[in-house]
Amino acid sequence: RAELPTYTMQQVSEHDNLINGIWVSYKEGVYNITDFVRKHPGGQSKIMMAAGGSIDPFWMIFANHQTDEILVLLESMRIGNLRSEDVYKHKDEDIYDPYALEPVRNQMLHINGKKPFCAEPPPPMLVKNFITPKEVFYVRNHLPVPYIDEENYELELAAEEKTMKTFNIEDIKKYPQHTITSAIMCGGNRRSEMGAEKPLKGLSWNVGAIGNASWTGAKLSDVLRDLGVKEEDYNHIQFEGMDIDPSGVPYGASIPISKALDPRADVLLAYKMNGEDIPLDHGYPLRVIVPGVVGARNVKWVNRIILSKNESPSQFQQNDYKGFSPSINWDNVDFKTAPAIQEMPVTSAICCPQKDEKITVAKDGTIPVKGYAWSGGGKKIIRVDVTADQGETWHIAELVAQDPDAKEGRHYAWTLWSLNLPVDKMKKSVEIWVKAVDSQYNTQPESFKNIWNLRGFLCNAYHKVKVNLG
Ligand code: MTE
Ligand code: MO
Repeated sequence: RAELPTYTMQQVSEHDNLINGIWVSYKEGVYNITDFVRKHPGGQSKIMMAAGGSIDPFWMIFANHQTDEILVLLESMRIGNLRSEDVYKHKDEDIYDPYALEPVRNQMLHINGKKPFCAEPPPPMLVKNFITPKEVFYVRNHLPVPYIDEENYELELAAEEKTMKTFNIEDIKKYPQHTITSAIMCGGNRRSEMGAEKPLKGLSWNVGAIGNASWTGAKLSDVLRDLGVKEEDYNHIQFEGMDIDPSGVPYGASIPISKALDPRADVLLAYKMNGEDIPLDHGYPLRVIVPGVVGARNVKWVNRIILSKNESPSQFQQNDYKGFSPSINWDNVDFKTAPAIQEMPVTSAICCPQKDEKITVAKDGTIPVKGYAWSGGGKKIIRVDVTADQGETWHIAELVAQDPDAKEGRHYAWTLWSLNLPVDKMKKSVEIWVKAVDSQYNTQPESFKNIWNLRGFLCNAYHKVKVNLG
């Protein structure tokens, strides 16, 4: 290899596109992989992550590349040697950081946690579209995003310990295709408001840990019927994700078997979000959608489904995502005493204006107010009430967007609402309150004080936003 020219890392980095050509370095070698990127078995986008740089750190994680065959292939593309001081030196964090290869995320998301990645959009972005674009959809990961090997992806369906069947994506796509619009909301959405009442433990979400998307996939009930699964034989159905913790335990959750088998519950094994492959952060290549149920049960990257007498043993089912009395604290909490959260209570939020915003009062004495409302279990939002005077007068918002295709009892999408809210012009500031009412006439509690719980779940008190009038 001595006859080949020597390059600097700077020169390699100039070759990160198709015009200049695509180069990478590996150990002491420099390679021109321009023609190969198209043919990369793991997909062009994956290999392009290393374009113009060193592939060493990537191969530490995707250790499946370190075979003789691949090394010979790489050597066939060698064009030079890397200047010795530029050769990649492994840092400990490369070896141990399973987050080094997370997908690129939209800059405008507000990050609540980097590793695992948790982020939400600014509230005004939420109400711009009835269907939340993927770039705007909040992300809640509990673990590193798993590495997906598309070609070898398999979903296993088991009855307790015993495998009944394995499926690849094509097998799932053979079932009748269903598309539903469903919001997914984190059990901790609006936690920051509950935390302001009294300190608690959990990510400090504002109102953005919710998104409304269309989901396409096979009905879980069709798949289970096909296998002759009977409701009497089991109590729960467990889902496992491909994201695993350092001890090898995957993310997991479960729902009652009755829900999984009910075709009207619309539980999906979804492979599309908003008509496209589900983005990596949202569960590619397959995700369970349990409409009307807390986000935590909508398991992403699902590769194992287990019919069982028991709920998922996962800590996210057993010791998290549960609600408690305001008097229960970290010294006396016994997680076994509360059921896992499933269907969510009715909630609503004001997205425009935002807290402390300065608003010009219109000639007619009103200010424009917009937000969303949603209830769990397929219950429809029937009314949204808004006040600017602590409830002396309530104004009924217009429900500007609801799912036109939703059938009775299957309203899984959110409702967007808006109104021009009359305010007292003489005041320097007003506090806007909102509450929603669902089709069972459930409504929201007025304050967080008496629904406070130590982990900050089910934060559905009136949303109150103080704004300045100008
Ligand atoms: N599935 C897996 N495999 N791993 C996870 O960390 N997080 C859950 C759920 N499904 C999670 C998961 C939680 S708590 C929520 S709120 C939603 O996914 C978030 O979905 P999103 O990131 O697509 O918005
Ligand atoms: Mo969540």
